[in-house]
Amino acid sequence: MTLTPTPHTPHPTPHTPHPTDLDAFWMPFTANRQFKAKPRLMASAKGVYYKTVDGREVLDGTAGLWCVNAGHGREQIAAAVQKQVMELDFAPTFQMGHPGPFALADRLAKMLPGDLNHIFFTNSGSESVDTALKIALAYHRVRGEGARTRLIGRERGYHGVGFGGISVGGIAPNRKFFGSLIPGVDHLPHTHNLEHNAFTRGQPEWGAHLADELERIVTLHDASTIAAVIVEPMAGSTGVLIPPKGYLERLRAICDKHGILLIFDEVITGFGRLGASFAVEYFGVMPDLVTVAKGITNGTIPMGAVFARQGIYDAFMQGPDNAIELFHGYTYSGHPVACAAAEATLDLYEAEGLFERAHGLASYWEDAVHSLKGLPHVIDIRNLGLVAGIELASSGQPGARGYACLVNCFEQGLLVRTAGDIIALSPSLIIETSQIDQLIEQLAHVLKTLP
Ligand code: PXG
Repeated sequence: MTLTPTPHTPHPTPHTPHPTDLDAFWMPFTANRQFKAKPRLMASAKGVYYKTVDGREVLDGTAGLWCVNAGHGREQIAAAVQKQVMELDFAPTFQMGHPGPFALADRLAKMLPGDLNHIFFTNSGSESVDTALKIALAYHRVRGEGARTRLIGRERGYHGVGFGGISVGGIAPNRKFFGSLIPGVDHLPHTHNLEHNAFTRGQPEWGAHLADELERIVTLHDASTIAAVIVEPMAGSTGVLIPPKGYLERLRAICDKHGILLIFDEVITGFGRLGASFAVEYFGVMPDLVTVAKGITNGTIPMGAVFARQGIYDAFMQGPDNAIELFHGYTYSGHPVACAAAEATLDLYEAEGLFERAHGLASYWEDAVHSLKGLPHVIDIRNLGLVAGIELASSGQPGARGYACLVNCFEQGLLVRTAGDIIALSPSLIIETSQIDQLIEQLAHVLKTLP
């Protein structure tokens, strides 16, 4: 395999002044007081490196938050955004339009296989998930099957933070503070099992039968009450859970048998992360709806989208022409600037062959991450595409060792994500093999010195 090296361009000079008071910003998913006592602030970013406000270089092992797939500071995206802001900063897409989202939807529709060819735009993964769940419910209703109201998610699933997303999601702290959530939701079991699958490279052999739990839920409630099943084809946020071989295929078959829609949440797996355009392509399993965000604009401008199959779109396009078919949308659905950022991002993915590049790097990556086996605390390593999960034994206080690892890595010049005691790695698809070596070396050093 030949990899095109990415030019090492210098970091821009930061303009943002160093804040003197960190109190007012209520940080998301963060221990605010702990962070503000000892902040970690980034000042600039280029390629696969951040620079901190005190001028230290930090290797980005997580593509920001699983989103900067083409690397940081891409001039083509910045230029497209700048141009668009001056040409058409905003125009509505309710009963009105502008060329951007039509052209982008047409282009995206050609990227996914089969007839996943109608695209509803949102501004984030959370909005994409709530949109997909609403489309699923409304789809059954417009077809005269309005009793199909139940939604099925999976334990340990992460589908953003909207009420729909946390209801089908399966991460307890994201749910327990927020009341009764939406009613009529069940959860499949998660697929994590160290006894059977520890240190598997790629998809585990064991676990396809866990999809059969869907049959039990169908038997309990009757298929006529179930609207949709939503899963991450590869669970990311919970700490990288790779689907067992045959698992997604079985979910698809059971959904087909019972007329249940299957939704793939590809907010992380979309746009090359697995070394294929989407997980749909990677696994060869065809869902009815697909949610995306993050990599659609390389993280530059917020944007999300839902892909729907032809039959779903068609079910809504009935009745009189002057009737609104779906009472749903956001002020910024198909925002001109986000569309421009997405077009420039897709241009880069194509011009640099980044999905193929990720595919080509996957086996080097696999060997690199599995070389950490045997280091202190490491009880599992799992990988797929340019993703890895490294699970550490708990110190007795869940998450403490993972957090210590994150902090120590940052001090060593490496950015990682942690989910409890699991380290999640997902570098930009432009990463060089030498930079993978650097990442593994830094992480190995931290693991060896971690209490
Ligand atoms: N679905 C999936 C599968 C996601 O991973 C969302 C929906 C929500 O997207 P927004 O854009 O609303 O945040 C996500 C987001 C982490 C981490 O640490 C993961 C996400 C976000 C923040 C942190 O793994 N994923």
